[in-house]
Amino acid sequence: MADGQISGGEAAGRVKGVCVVKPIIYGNISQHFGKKRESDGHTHDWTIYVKPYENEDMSSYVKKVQFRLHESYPNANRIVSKPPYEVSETGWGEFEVQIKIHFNDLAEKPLTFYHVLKLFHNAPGTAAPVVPGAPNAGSSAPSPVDVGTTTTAVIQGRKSVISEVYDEVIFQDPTQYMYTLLTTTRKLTLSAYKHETNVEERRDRSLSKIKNGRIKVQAEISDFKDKLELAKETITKFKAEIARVQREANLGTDSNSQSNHHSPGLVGGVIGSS
Ligand code: V91
Repeated sequence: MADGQISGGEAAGRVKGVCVVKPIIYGNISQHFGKKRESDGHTHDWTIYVKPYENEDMSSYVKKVQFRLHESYPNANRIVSKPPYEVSETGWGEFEVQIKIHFNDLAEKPLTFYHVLKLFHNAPGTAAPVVPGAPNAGSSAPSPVDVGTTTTAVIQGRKSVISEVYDEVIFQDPTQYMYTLLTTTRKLTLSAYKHETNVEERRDRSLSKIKNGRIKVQAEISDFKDKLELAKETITKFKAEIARVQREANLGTDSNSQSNHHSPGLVGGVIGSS
């Protein structure tokens, strides 16, 4: 089917073969009060948000964004029906927030994802928790230090912790209606969304980490293949040896022979030694 063709039948109105990508940034910014608030023990201001990576008005295709906070918050299910898609609150701790984007075309299912609200900076060099039994546990191998998902920024004279990620919302075979909504977005007034995170730099760092990981995994695979080859050879040798011993044993019962030879160097072959 040709790109952009509208099909009838079941998927009526869907623009087949078309894919629209909307880059977004979501996450939170937070600031310490400076001291613990006596009345409720809260220590931080924070704002959780979904914003476009490009300078455009998402409301043309977004109906509402739902932020599900920790249930101890009054009205924990916060609905934001127009930009900026954000919720500001105060608190004392970090917890997971469910974010659900609803679209103007009901043919598109709402998109659900999660963000762990970040209030505190990891101390420099602080390792992420090591899972007992995980490949690195208890070893002196480099542990996953601050992976670089937070940014410190000074905004309006206050030190802020920012934890945000770049992601892409992909609309595959959108309806003709949705396609129109997606492609007729208005530009926002200049500098409405200035990003604190250097997305390009983080992309390059992530890519290089992935490349290094691949090299390590390839080396381990090749090492295991060598070990497997060696084990297979050992098995073959043992099988040959067993067959030979059995043949000789049969001859022995026939001729009342005491012979019990085996070729030295085969028995005692070690499986898995590298
Ligand atoms: C964490 C509740 C202020 C636990 C250990 C938090 C809710 C849940 C949190 C919060 C976890 C909210 C209100 C009126 C009453 C590590 N608040 N969970 N209570 N992280 O800050 O912190 S923190 S509003």
